[in-house]
Amino acid sequence: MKKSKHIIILILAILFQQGIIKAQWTDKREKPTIHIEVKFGTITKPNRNDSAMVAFRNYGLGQFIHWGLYAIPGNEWNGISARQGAAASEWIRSWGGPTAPKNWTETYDNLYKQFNPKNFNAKQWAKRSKEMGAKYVIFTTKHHDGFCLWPSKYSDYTIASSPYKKDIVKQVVDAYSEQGIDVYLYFSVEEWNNKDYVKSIPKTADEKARFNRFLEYTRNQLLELQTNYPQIKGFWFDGTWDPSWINSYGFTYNLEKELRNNNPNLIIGSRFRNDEHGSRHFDSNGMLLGDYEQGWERKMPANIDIIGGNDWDCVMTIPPNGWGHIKNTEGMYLKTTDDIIDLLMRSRSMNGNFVLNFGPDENGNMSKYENKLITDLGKWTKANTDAIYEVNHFPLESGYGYYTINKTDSTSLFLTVINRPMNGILRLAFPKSSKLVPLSASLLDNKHNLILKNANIGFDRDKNIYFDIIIPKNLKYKRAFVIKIKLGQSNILENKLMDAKI
Ligand code: FHN
Repeated sequence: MKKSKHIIILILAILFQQGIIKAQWTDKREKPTIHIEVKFGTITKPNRNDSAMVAFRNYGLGQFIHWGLYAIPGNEWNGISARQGAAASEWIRSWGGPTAPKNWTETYDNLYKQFNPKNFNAKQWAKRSKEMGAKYVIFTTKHHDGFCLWPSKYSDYTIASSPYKKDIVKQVVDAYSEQGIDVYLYFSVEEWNNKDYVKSIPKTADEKARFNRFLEYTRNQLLELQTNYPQIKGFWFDGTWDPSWINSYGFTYNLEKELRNNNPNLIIGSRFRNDEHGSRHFDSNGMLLGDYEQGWERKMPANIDIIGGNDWDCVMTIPPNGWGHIKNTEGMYLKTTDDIIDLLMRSRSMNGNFVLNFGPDENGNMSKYENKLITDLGKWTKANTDAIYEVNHFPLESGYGYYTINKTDSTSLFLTVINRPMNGILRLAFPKSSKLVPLSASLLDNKHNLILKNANIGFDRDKNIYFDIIIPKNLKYKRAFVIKIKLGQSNILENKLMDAKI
């Protein structure tokens, strides 16, 4: 490579690392072409294959729960929804602006004196989560406001100081584990009201002392969570974007090692830390930092190539934005069960897990809307289990919906039909070179056989062969439905058509 080109690439790499040029998360990631020395890079092997990671890949659907003091205001101050609901409800403490009451942050920080969720029933949440089809839950132990839902001995700002007193994290961990749902603990590093927290790189002696105390406090809390709740499968980290944390790469590297030593099967996503060059999620050589890519928040990869073979999850809100409880959702678009099915199967078709968020109210109730969604989604996941769990990406696309294929049986293909064709014919295109082609088709939920026939449509010099699945006119489905397609060796005798003279 020419020297000048080399220098330009190096400058671009530095500008990216410094965050001066920003790639869109959804852009295709090009692996850096020059190798950079990285000492604090990835700790685990890429694509771990231990039982914990295998389980992670099979989860399919997860439940996220954002619960904390922000459930009390529920996205509004005295009935006024600041920023018309565009800001996330759990960020209400930081909203400010002309509608914020005086002494708002102080008022917010005292909300713990009111936190007494009289209807909280972790067993009920877990039961409903199972009904929905979730195989793992991510639960907020502590959000950016710093309030701990477990009685941490390293903080006074915890559930133990609230009128409720009891350990909420324990109840959630126990109840979900009992239902066979794996538990991951959400943990925000950033803390808005912690006097030791420093956002920028500590400079003065006082800032350095404070931030060192904060790092030690973070370490203590994480070890405490591991000790208190040994059943947990992993941590879901957040609030790790400030320069102070980014600059602590040596500390975070050792901490990750320590957490993994305590539990070699622990699963941590790519948000926890960065390398010594400030590269987050991926190190400066494009290696994933952690066990799965954790950047798909309220967004979805356009195609599987963008993912580059990494594990990933997509976390999604029901309202456009807002993870904590929202008292009044009037005028907001709430994702429907159909939206969720679409997003779930889109994730699954690209080997990702889909995690749907819920924001219980101050008493521990899910909203009516959330409850209905749980019931409806649960009916769908129950009827279509085989297409959702223990499946892989199938390397063909369909305009009708999403393909998934059974992990262990490469002849069991599923097509989730989102777009039902007007003419009642699903025409599947398979490359002529395919070793396995569709031989039969049936509806997954009731095993009803469907007519499948080879359609030799005679496109000149076509590389595909076509299979038509006939959808009976009287087939009534209110939602997406799944067709199970049995694949096998092709027995089609093809007459070579004359090429068109042009
Ligand atoms: O700031 C948070 C936000 O409140 C919420 O917790 C989401 C969940 O993925 N994460 C952060 C933003 O990335």
